[in-house]
Amino acid sequence: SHHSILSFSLNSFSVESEKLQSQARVIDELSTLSDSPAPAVTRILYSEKDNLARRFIKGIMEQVGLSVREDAVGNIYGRWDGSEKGLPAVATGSHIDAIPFSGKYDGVVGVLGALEAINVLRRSGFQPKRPLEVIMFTSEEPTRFGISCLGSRLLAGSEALVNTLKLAADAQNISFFDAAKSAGYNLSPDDLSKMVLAEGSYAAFVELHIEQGPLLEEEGLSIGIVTAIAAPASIKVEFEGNGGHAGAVLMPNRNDAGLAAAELALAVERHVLESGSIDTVGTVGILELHPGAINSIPSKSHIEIDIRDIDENRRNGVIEKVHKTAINISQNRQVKLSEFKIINQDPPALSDKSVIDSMKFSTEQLNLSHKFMISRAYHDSLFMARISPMGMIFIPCYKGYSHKPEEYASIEDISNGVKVLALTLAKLSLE
Ligand code: HGY
Ligand code: MN
Ligand code: MN
Ligand code: MN
Repeated sequence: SHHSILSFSLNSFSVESEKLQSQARVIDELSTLSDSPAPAVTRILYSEKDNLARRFIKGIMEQVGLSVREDAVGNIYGRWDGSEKGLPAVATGSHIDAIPFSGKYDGVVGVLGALEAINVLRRSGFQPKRPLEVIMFTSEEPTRFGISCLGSRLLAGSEALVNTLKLAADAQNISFFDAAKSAGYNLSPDDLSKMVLAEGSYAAFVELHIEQGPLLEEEGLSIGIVTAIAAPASIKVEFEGNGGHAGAVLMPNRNDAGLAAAELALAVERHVLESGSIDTVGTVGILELHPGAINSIPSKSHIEIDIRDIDENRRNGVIEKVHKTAINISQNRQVKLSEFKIINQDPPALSDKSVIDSMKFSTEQLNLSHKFMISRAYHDSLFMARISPMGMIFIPCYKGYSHKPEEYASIEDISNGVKVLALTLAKLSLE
């Protein structure tokens, strides 16, 4: 089948310079749909900017000739029917939601790049056998409701998530269903349960993404072929104390919920470092004190912990230690541990051998340097791997920066990723 792939001219993959400029312009235009001033991007699930960005993506899907549909939570699908339209499609895609004050490439490269890959294939006269489908997942980031990969998790099936969403509310106490309704998605819990896809619904799923790490740039390589995605977990913790007047309550009479949170945050770092592996990481990205007044002893603290590792058991061992320490802190400081809730504790995902081979074939056909590597960031691919053979293509990003406004990927690197994706999709579509 390699010959049939090469039947259409590879040189049509020379994405000409004006095409590259237009790609850069589209990325810039999308980045303006943001709740933070440039160069930062903030685009939260079902917000007004998210809705504008959804419309923007649907418009491009239609421009490149895809037929567009959406599911109950707003995963958006653009489909190019193949000669054998009944066969499971080959899919690609990513997300466009962005955490507060982040960059304009995380996720976006995998959605806009997928649409450009479709363009490249159409321009080259390629005719798909299996349908090709570009998916924009509705919310990969956990920002609004604390749930990462919400859209792809529902496709992979999770009754626990459906039950969580029934009660979920954001920081303004807007329920998940009301937020969805405000974006035009009138759905019921039953609609969520019905989203689960059977294994085999897709022949393959491939995601193009910036590396969000420094290795490709440091080693001067063009393409990363991802072999596995690390196992993420997130935990919400609350402590409660008596609070009180910062001047009048003497130290022996305090049970400071803020210090309990601070001690736990440092314990997360200690327990992660105790794992003995550089692959174990832990972060406390949210630490809130109530009432948050300089002269009021914190009566409540809320912290959120992100712990990951490519070894699931090692990660779970760290979570166990953090839980025990939280209980010890509450006893030693006489504060109440009012919540220790594991939000998600996901296994890692392995890329599929045949998809890896296709990505390697494409990279070599295009004479691009590459390496095999793991993804320390999670992606929608982590969940698509549960229902379909999965693969990911990484491109370098500046100093590995991500989840901050300095995030940057050159248009040349993006176009390399687009070409590898296009050839990979073509090859998988003909299989
Ligand atoms: O946090 C992550 O790994 C992803 O980039 N949201
Ligand atoms: Mn991200
Ligand atoms: Mn991402
Ligand atoms: Mn006072």
